[in-house]
Amino acid sequence: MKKSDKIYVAGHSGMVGSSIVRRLENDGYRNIIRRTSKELDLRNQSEVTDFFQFEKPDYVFLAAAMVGGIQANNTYRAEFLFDNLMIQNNVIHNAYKVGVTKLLFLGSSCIYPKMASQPLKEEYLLTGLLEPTNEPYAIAKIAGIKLCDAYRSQYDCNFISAMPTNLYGPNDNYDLQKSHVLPALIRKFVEAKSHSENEVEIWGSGNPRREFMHVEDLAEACMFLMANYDQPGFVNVGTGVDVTIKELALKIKELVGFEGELTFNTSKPDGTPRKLMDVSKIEAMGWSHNIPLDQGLQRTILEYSASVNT
Ligand code: GFB
Repeated sequence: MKKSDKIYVAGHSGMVGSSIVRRLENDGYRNIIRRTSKELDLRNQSEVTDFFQFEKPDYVFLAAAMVGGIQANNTYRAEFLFDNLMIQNNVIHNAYKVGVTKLLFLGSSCIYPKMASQPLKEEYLLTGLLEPTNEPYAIAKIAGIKLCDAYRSQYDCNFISAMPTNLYGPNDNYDLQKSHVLPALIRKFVEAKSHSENEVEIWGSGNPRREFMHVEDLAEACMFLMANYDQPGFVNVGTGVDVTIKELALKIKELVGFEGELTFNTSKPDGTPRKLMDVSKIEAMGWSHNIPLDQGLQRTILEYSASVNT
């Protein structure tokens, strides 16, 4: 990518897209295209066609998606499937139509079978049944990977895919019904401390294991893959380290300085028992993450606390 190339970041206001934009700006890219969802509904085929014909971007980071935590995935099953399919179909197809030089599609570690061996290697895709709570989202993301590969094999498009692990960082969603576990727990512990409550509720058993990566690490991996990866198939992006939800809760409790108890609400789903990425493919190419979980958590708690105190 040259500094003057026209780069479209789809989903620039979300946690992932905004992190990619910050990274591009810091690296001196001068021609970044962005549209809010009000300006451009990526689910609308004719709007997306007109936009691509008008802008003709050189590069596309496809970070636009309907996303959420376990409860949002399980509740809005129709939108998680339909909206995500429409967004990625429109963007990928029109990138092909206008001859985009390279496109990076972003998915998620939930594409893997629920009971896949750990750590998750890229070749485990489509070797078993998916986790039911996020099957619609996972099906959409699998379709996106296959669409990129199909346009590559049939039309020679340089479309690649990256599958990040569970992410956190600036611009995350802190809505307790829709968010992922990490921002939800930060909010719950910060509020419990400030209201002098005695306990914080953790959904599920606390036993599932998850791998958490700071979104700045993902943005850096996206830049790395744009520069260095031109193959079919996708690349896992993660830290290679996981913790149980209980361990995560205890870390956040300590960093926040909450002194009460944890309770576990087992009427809420656990979801996949474990999702640990095998990151040997990207590491062999020369990239690995930088921000350890404890450091990322500390930063994120400070940022969240500052945002609610202003
Ligand atoms: O992060 P999370 O919502 O999604 O939940 P997934 C991870 C684990 O944390 C589950 C537990 O076992 C939850 O039950 N948990 C505990 C909580 N307390 C809370 C809480 O207050 N809020 C939330 N949200 N969870 C999502 C997928 O799966 O991960 C998506 O649904 C996507 O499709 C995303 O792949 C990365 O890690 O289970």
